[in-house]
Amino acid sequence: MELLQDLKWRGVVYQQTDEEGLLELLNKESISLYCGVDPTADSMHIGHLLPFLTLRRFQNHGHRPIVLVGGATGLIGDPSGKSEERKLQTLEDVNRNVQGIQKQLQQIYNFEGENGAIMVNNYDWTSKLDVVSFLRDFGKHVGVNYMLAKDTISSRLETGISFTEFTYTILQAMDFLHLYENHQCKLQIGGSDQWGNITTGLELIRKMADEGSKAYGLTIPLVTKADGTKFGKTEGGAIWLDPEKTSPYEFYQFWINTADADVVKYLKFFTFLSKEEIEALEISLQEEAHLRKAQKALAEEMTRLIHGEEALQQAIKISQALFSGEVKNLSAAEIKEGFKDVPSYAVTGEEELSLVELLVSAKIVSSKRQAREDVNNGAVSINGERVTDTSYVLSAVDRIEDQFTIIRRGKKKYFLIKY
Ligand code: 383
Repeated sequence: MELLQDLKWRGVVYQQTDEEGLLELLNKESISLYCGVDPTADSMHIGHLLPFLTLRRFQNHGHRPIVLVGGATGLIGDPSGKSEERKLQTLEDVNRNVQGIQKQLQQIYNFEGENGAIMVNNYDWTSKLDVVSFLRDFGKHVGVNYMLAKDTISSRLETGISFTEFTYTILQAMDFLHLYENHQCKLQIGGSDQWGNITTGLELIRKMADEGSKAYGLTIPLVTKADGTKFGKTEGGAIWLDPEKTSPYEFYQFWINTADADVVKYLKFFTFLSKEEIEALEISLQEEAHLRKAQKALAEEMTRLIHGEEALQQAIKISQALFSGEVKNLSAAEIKEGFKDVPSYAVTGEEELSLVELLVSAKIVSSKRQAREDVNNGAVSINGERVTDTSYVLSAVDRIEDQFTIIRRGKKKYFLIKY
């Protein structure tokens, strides 16, 4: 499918500055385009994914992606979509964050070949500019009344906005101009919150670049959920791309738990599956929803894309073990990942432990009587094997890699004993 048509079918086009012009340009030639991110943390989270995956779609269609990490803008703070002034980050923090984010972005694009991606940091050109040149060469071309009319700024006039954040949009506009002049970058894409910044850039290019210059902007919708809650947030906070912050198992679980009402939309947004493949999954969702094929495909595609095949297979293995109760073949590392949110009880020194006593002291049951009853009824299992002997004593054979014993009570209630 032709690129813009595919993007529209996927629902990833929100606003365009010149739809016809861009269509004509893309039909005529391969272009360079960019998307930026500010280093506000040392990792991106899934709220960043949609624009950066859309950028990758452009690369798949022969265009050159320019990935910008805002080493300079990260020191200022984008007021877009923020109701309050941001706290300034230190140069040290920003530098560390730039490194983390660049590493993640390197995984998403192909940096080789004719349309190989380019990675840039706006600190490289912004930090060289002196204040007199900034005001004379750039500030002079951006009207304050024009800036005040932008949503992101007008919405802050009541609550207040510093001159620093007010100026942010000019810095991003300078980036677009810089990339336009140095890399023939003709298009900037970003989330819908970036519309104001993108159009300020176009204004600067119109006024400052050579006559006849033309550039474009395209924004991508905010990802929403059918139930109205915020996308990408769980009880544990954001879903990060960094496996140290969100393990591949948790990442996989996030996607597999997508509601039926959202899953087709997310397959279109986030995966590189074809229209035919997604339509087949949609039919499966309508006819055999209980199989959760669409959710499985989404979770597999996303985990493979961000964490690789091996981590995906491990996430699947942990998920299946937890689901079926057959946990004895999990390694200690897999248990650590899969049982992060499970109540745990630390035991030290004991060589042998009575099961009934352990159930009570680990607060798995409230009394010895209850413990005996549960064991008798076959409601208790150790490392996936049911134990019905009330005099059972745990020993070294019950410790997985000498570190863990997994106790389950009832169908789904897991507890972890740590040694
Ligand atoms: C900085 C300099 C540029 C171009 C862009 C930037 C960053 C931009 C920004 N983006 C957000 C961020 O960094 O603040 N001013 O967290 C988010 N983006 C993308 C997308 C999104 C936006 O990184 O909507 C979500 O992920 O545009 O909020 O020259």
